[in-house]
Amino acid sequence: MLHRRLALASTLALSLTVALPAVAQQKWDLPTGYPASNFHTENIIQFSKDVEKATAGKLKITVHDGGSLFKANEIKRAVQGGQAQAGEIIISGYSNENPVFGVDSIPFLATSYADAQKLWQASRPVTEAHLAKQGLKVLYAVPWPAQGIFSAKPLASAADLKGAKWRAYNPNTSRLAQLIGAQPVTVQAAELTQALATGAVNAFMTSGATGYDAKVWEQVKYYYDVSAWLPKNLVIVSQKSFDALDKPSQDALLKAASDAEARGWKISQEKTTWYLDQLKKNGMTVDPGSAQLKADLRKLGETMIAEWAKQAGADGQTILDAYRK
Ligand code: PCA
Repeated sequence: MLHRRLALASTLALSLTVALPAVAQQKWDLPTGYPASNFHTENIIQFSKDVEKATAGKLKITVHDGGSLFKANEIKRAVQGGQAQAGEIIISGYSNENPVFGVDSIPFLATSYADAQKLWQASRPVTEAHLAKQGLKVLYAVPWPAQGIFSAKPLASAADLKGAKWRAYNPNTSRLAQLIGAQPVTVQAAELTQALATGAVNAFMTSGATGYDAKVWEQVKYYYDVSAWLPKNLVIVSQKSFDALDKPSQDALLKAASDAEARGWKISQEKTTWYLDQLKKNGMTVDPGSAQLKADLRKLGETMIAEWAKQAGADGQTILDAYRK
């Protein structure tokens, strides 16, 4: 009996030692919808290098840029479904699932980096709780530069956008199009250049970063730097994949994520002017926007904040109270 137990114990010990190297290295895929040259993508690459180094190669994250593995709008579902362990998403793209996810894309609620940071701190717990219910864990968040209006023709007021073919990238930008009297067409950033070339769209709001990535100056000559909101990308991981890591790897991952968050906010802010300079260099008119245009947008922003507060209910109130404190 004792002999058999010993034999069993040694078989177990043997299978454990044999099994260990197999679980010791984890390989993850991290799809993103944005191009290699984009500052978010560069930051993710740095993050993946930091993780590999800090875990001595035990966790290797392969970054797939430009929607090459999954299109931008498919990434969240892929991570939820386990087809990818991690991924980058624009959280406001999912405000139809939960209005809380759209709080960073309401015109003129938070328009500076300081306010965007405050809004993130106010909305982070609720955002994380809702994502956790979907089996997702937030690694870090980084904002895009402030959103302005790109237009093929000059704009004196919001009325000049009536009937425009308006490119949207989330439900809030679609709603804004409706309020403006434009026709919303959802187009992911990776398809923006083509949508412009074919004339599918002729006006939209985004950052100088995406204007630069998509080389929009071929078709679009005007940029109105109204700084309406700073939407955020989140790098997420499935809780299941996270739990499969050993404790030192989890700690290394979270440390690299918190570094990436700090670095990303800094680079986003630092590159804002550089992006606008590139638009100018390529022949675009970069203008702060007329008082009328800004007043019109502010009014639409007020409508959208009221609509959002109603939809987001108690969660929304919690966020707004924490933000305005
Ligand atoms: N670029 C992304 C989202 C916001 C931004 O600045 C895009 O246009 O799709």
